[in-house]
Amino acid sequence: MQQAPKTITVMGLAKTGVAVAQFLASQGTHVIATDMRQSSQMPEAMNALRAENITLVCGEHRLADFQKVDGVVTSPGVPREHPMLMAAVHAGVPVMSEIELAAGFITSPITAITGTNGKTTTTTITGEIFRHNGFKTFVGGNIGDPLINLIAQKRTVERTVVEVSSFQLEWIHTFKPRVAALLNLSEDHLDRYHSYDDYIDAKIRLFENQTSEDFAVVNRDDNLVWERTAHIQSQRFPFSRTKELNQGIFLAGSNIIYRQADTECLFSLKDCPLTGVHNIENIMAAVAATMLQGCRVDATQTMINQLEPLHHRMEFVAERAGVRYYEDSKATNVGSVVKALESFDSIVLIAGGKDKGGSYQPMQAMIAERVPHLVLIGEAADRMAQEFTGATTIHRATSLDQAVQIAASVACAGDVVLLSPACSSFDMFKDYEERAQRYIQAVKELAP
Ligand code: UMA
Ligand code: ADP
Repeated sequence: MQQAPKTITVMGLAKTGVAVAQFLASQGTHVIATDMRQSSQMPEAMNALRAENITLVCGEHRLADFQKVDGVVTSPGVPREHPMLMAAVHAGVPVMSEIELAAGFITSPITAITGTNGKTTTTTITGEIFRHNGFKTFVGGNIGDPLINLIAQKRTVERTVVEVSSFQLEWIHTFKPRVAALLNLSEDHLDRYHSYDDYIDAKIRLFENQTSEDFAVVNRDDNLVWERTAHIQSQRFPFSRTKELNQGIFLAGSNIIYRQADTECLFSLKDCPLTGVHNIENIMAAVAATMLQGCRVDATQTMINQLEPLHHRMEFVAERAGVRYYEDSKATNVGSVVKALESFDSIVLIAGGKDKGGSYQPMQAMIAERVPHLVLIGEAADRMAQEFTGATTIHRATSLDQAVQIAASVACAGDVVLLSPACSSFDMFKDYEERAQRYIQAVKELAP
């Protein structure tokens, strides 16, 4: 007797949902693909999902599609407590994230990288090091290429590197990386989580299926990371900018030293093109993850010397009247701004945007010490002005162009003007890239 095909509901039809629905349909599964948006709002998805075994439900989610199916695959952008997902759980229908689905098919060792900041940079560096060591490597996940594409495109690889967000970890059950890295923890996404603790709990799930054969690359200098990983099953492999370690990877002058069992290797950062203290941490995490999985010192060192900065992350834009302008539009939370401020001595900071609900206090000390002028934009400006009153001279601007002009008028030769907003961009721009382009343009228009 022939078995009836399974029916799976795919919730959310943006990048993740489209890739999942296409993959499942190609496997002979009956897919119910559903999104709250109207079909007219997502013509590309509609085109991509035209198939006999895909039923499209747009502009609504129907309860039965969550209660009377064999499973639900949800998208990262759908809140965890969505009533439809809760209904599925109560009906005993398994709900999973896309990385959970994909990982079930992946045979190469998975390196999974999370943290509040540095995920994309570290994921990219890790992928580059593997490739430079001759390993066929897939790099995907939250970085922009859904993990399921590795399977859907039938790619044969020897290493898989996946950037993982807290959202993607909400619905894992068996996801088990060979090496899992937690770079740092600071407040973020409080518009989605009940509390900071709730957000951290989601992040820590990265380690929950690891065993003693697996590794956890963790930031020894981040007390919260260290405390919250104290009881995980896998072997902790710490990285540190401040402490010598018997087992782990640490900074020693301009070198990093890797120690594992009886092996000790040294890598130089002298010729590394990346700047900023945070990038030392990212490189250490990437080198640890790759050295633990068969990479060689010589090829890894060559790659360190060839790393290229990613766009919109502390990027140098131009020098005008002895003032250097940097663009860090991807700094959408407090933790990333603190690291940016640690990287320069005297800074005119442009910050603000859409408020994500966290506290700005972790920036306070660095602002008082290194930021003589703070120029505020966007919806968060009022709250930031309140929090930083007394710490520095505060200016208000109604546009990013005006903010750049104010910054130019108060900056002295030798200063850095830095756009590092601590907020998302959606109150004034389409996304952080558009915000970056506006800033770059405004800087280029300043008199030389
Ligand atoms: N939707 C519903 N019902 C709802 C809520 C949403 O149908 O109740 C629909 C929306 O209309 C939308 C879809 O669900 O069509 C949600 O899609 P999505 O937001 O998950 O978008 P994707 O394009 O699939 O992108 C996701 C990640 N997005 C988020 O986490 C918000 C991308 O990370 C990721 O690159 C991609 O999967 C591939 O893995 C982006 C991101 O901002 C870059 N991530 C956050 C971050 O880095 O801070 C975590
Ligand atoms: P993510 O993918 O976690 O958002 P990115 O690599 O895209 O991280 O960098 C986002 C922002 O965080 C940028 O402003 C960047 O300069 C900063 N950043 C990068 N690495 C770190 C780190 N290890 N710690 C703190 N901030 C960082």
